[in-house]
Amino acid sequence: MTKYDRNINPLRVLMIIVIISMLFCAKIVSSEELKVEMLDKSYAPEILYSEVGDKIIWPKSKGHNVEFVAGPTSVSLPKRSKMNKQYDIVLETPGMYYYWCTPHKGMGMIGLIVVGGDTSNKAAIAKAKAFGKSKKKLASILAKL
Ligand SMILES: [Cu+2]
Repeated sequence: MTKYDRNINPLRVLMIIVIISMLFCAKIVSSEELKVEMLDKSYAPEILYSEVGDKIIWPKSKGHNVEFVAGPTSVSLPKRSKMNKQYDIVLETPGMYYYWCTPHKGMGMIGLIVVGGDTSNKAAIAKAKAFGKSKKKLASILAKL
């Protein structure tokens, strides 16, 4: 067998393709889908722990939406969701994210997402805007972390 033959051995090429596709599939399988329900005046769970690349879903719920208020400083926050529609996002930067429901932001309808176990921006989240009942709620949620 010449050197040239060894390099283009079809079995070897096939093995490389199989290994690359296995790695690719493992990467897809490792990202999860997580759900946050929009209840009467609250999100459940109020604190969602996710990993980088997980898909986070707020299933459609009448009268509610999702509006991001704060997150890691390097990140541009996701767009505000439409009322009465399902909302899906993928967060690619570790850290804490804070959001509220636009019509119920003063009634305690707020939520936090901790991506990749990173709570390094907790102090900044604690200083973020909160209206009415949500001020106490934010403090109590942060106290659980
Ligand atoms: Cu709401």
